[in-house]
Amino acid sequence: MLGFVLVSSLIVLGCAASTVGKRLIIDTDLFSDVDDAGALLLAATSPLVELLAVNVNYPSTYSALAASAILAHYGRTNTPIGIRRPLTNVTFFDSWFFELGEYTSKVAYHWSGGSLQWGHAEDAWDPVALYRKVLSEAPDDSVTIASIGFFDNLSALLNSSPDIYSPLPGPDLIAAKVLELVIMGGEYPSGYEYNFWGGDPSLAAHVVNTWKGSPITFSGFEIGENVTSGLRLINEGPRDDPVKAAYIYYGYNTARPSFDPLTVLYAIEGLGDLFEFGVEYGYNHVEQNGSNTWVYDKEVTSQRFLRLKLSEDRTGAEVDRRLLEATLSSQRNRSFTREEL
Ligand SMILES: *[C@@H]1O[C@H](CO)[C@@H](O)[C@H](O)[C@H]1NC(C)=O
Ligand SMILES: *[C@@H]1O[C@H](CO)[C@@H](O)[C@H](O)[C@H]1NC(C)=O
Ligand SMILES: *[C@@H]1O[C@H](CO)[C@@H](O)[C@H](O)[C@H]1NC(C)=O
Ligand SMILES: *[C@@H]1O[C@H](CO)[C@@H](O)[C@H](O)[C@H]1NC(C)=O
Ligand SMILES: CC(=O)N[C@H]1CO[C@H](CO)[C@@H](O)[C@@H]1O
Repeated sequence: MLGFVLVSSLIVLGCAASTVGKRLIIDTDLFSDVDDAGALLLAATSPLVELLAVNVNYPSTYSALAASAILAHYGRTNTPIGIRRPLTNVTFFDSWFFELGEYTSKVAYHWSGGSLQWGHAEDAWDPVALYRKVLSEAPDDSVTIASIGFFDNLSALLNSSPDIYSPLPGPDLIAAKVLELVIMGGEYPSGYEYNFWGGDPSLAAHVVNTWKGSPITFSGFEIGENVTSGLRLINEGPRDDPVKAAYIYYGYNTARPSFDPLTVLYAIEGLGDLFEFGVEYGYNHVEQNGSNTWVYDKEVTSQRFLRLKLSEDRTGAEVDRRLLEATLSSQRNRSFTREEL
């Protein structure tokens, strides 16, 4: 009974948080790096965010189950989760450096819960159906999509046809509903970065080169590589926090680059104190092999890339502070809920 009451109170808190704020969808490759988990922690606990959906673009069952476990821990049990098919039971193994550990299956198992119960990744949404449902139900020009992994789901959304959710084909649905697409990927003004080449690079090219109807903001490799974070979460975070555990399993008590947390902070809060635009005209071009180049075309003003406003050290300290504050605020709410009873 206590359990039941607790759960209902959490749902009430979750709803209170979700009646205001930024409508956000996260498309994540929660699998081979832990910064996706840090990004989910920030989004799931932000009072500014209505987290409409999380789509996973890496097809491991454990990625979907870990996303569910993490969202549930922070009270976002109503956020639907999609994952790219066909599913596999593959787990991460660091065969490059033997330095990094696997976290998705462990987080999924130890924190099992939420909309996808342990062993039931097949219950996750088809990501394109989930995009189309959530976009069609949202007010016009209101949804921010943060892409912090590969491009399979977004490419398939672009290719999608009218269905039970919307009479609009993918590109028109995007133009009607999406406020901004924020992409962690590429290097600026040019380079060769993992999120563009590490999956199917032609899909990254498809999304970046053909996306229309909403601005795109790029968060490049260069802004996150030397902004390290995670140590305060590891050292000062609550014992029962799944994202703290993920950072420990993955990096063995070391700080990690902050690509995805930075991207999600921008997606939630805009430029704020941390970011400025490196350029406000031109567009990104992605080659079939995943390399990218900024084209400085003054006629195009719908794309830009980010630069840091502060030093890398100060930015890293801020990301660390935000990760810790995120988990502590969620912990405070849980114990507050318990005391209220
Ligand atoms: C904690 O509760 C406050 C007040 O209801 C709310 O604004 C905030 O979003 C909650 N934080 C989390 C992480 O649930
Ligand atoms: C993953 O493993 C579970 C448990 O052993 C099994 O039931 C399931 O069919 C497997 N899924 C896939 C996609 O291989
Ligand atoms: C990050 O720091 C390393 C070591 O100082 C340096 O070689 C590298 O160029 C830096 N990366 C970026 C993107 O500035
Ligand atoms: C990718 O393709 C472009 C255009 O063909 C070429 O200029 C570039 O060198 C290639 N990059 C890599 C890393 O292979
Ligand atoms: C459900 C699903 O996996 N949808 C698509 C995701 O992206 C890949 C690659 O474009 C498609 O093949 C899938 O159909």
